[in-house]
Amino acid sequence: MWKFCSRTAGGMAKTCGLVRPCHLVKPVSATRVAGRYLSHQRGLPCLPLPPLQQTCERYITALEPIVEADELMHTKELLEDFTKTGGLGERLQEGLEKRAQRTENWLSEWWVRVAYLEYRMPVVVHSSPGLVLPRMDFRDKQGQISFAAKLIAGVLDFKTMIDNETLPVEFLGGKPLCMNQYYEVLSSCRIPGVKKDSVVNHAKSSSPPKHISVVHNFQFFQLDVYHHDGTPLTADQLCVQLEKICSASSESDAEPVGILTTQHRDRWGKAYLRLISDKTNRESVVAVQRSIFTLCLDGATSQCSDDVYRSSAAVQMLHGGGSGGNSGNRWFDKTLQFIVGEDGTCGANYEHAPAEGPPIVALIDHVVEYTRKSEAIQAVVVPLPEPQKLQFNITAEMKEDIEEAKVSMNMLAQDLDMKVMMFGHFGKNVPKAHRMSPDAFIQMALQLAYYRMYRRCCATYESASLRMYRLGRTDTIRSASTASTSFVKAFDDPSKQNPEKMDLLEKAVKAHRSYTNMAISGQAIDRHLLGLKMQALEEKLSVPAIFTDAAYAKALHYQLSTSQVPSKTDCVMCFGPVVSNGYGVCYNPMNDHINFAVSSFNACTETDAGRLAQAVEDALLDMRTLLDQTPRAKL
Ligand code: COA
Ligand code: HC5
Repeated sequence: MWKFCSRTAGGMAKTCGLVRPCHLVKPVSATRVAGRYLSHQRGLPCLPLPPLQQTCERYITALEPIVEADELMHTKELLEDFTKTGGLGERLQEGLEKRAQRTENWLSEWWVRVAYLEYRMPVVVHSSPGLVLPRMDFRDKQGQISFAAKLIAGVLDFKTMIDNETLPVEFLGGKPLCMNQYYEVLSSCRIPGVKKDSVVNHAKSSSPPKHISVVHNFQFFQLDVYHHDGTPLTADQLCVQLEKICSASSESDAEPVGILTTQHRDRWGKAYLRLISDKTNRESVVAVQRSIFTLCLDGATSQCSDDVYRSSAAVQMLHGGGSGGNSGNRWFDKTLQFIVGEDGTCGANYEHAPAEGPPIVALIDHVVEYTRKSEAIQAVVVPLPEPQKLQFNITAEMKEDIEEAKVSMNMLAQDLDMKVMMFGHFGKNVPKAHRMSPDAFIQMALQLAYYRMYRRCCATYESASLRMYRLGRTDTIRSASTASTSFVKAFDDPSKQNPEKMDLLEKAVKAHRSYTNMAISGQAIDRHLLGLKMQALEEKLSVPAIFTDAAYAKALHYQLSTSQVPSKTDCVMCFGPVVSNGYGVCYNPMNDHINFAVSSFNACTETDAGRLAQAVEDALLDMRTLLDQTPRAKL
């Protein structure tokens, strides 16, 4: 149930500096205006704006392990000029302060624009994460359909909590979190534009959608999932409906119109205008966009060993395996797509603009628990309306767009290297027993693994949640620090003894945990720097020199892009690298094991997902050996 935040509007005045009128909170249904959701949201503090000097000092510290001495000198000079009294920095900071006064969150709108809506690479691999559930025990079409039916029922069960505002408030470090993202993931969709995309959320419309979209053999259907009296269809009623969909789409020669959503965003933006210029197509597209979520019933994939299975399941969730596989059996703009294969493969792909991973994972954890406990309830036999097939008229030009999308999707699929590693030797238990933050311990293992492979440190990104603040999204934890560098350099140095290595590990872990605390309390540097840059653009000023500096480009070239996403269910979460010569590393630390998904691009000869995964395993094991062999320092 909702745990009310004790802060009142008066308390909020203290935390935000002003009392915000209700209309600044996103448009909501009548019930929600009066509801618990809003009172919870109103009690949350606003994202703070860090002091200018603090950010500049911390920026220099963060650059130390990743840039050359002369580059650092140069940046210091630029920063001195930027922060001088009456200088550009002060002016921009004042602009940001004003923005913070008049908005609910000075950052979030800019962040969504820059990180997602104006980011033009395909959402597939480059932006949308995948999520793999433990393999289910069905192996045929019937099993696939009846599991998918339970899954739909599970999502609708979760949706009831969203609609009734009975979702439990989440906490981080004892502080309540912003719950807004939960209201953004269902009934919403990204819409391509030629230069910039947008997101529509139909949950907030006066007549919210009552259907989901289902895609099977590249053919889309609208499936109503509520009866006229507002009660949801039961799992066995849904099963009957899914059977109808599968028999109505048993041929697999349909044009894979969904593959268009895998394209570069500008190209898709143009193709989209062509596609929806036809009324039938427009109606079909709108039906998918409005739907509560999309269910992808996938065709069979090739058999493989258990070890390879997890990596290929991750690929199915991330991009679908190319046009000859299931990439056309998707609508990648849809915020939430559940994917169910015939061989027990099950998971999801989500479009990142509206929400971070944790709310999606909470929804999925709920769905999995629901499918496990749900028993077949014999529903009253009632005639159900036929699911509606969504028609598309494909012109020669649109066919060309589809062919072009197939080619680029196949190149991307060929290029992505994905290695899922279930690290089974230990989990959070070991670092906890040594009084260390498990997340920091894992991050240090990543640093050590990378250093062992490349003999250098790289700019490293870890997601930190800003959801302690209203409408908060993320900031960056820069895991490569001076302390981490000293630790990784010493680790394999034969002249160093264990007590010294242990001391360096402890210091590195502490430094990481302290950066994490700084980031989740809105005092990290990256989003503030972005804000200063955006403010300059907003004021039509030229981009300050600190942002055209070589060190800034290096700082943003994240060869390790990482994220911890925990789940109750034993899931594997995955995403692609963010630079051509980098790695994407998503991990889910459980109590006694850790699931990793490591990605890289095959086109880059320097990177190898399998090798990094192996190096991470070795690093974790070697770090445990160090813990075991070194007597704990006296407290
Ligand atoms: N000794 C013993 N135990 C410790 C410890 C120590 N020194 N430090 C931490 N722990 C415990 C914690 O109490 C916690 O216990 P729990 O398992 O009972 O909850 C556990 O170890 C994990 O803590 P830690 O490993 O330090 O990490 P965290 O859970 O605080 O997570 C972040 C760190 C950065 C991942 C988190 O703050 C965050 O921001 N998460 C969101 C990331 C995100 O949004 N990712 C997706 C982006 S789309
Ligand atoms: C289902 C797991 C999703 C994890 C996605 C994630 O961590 O996205 C990051 C979002 C952010 O703002 O930090 C981005 N990243 C994938 C590039 C780390």
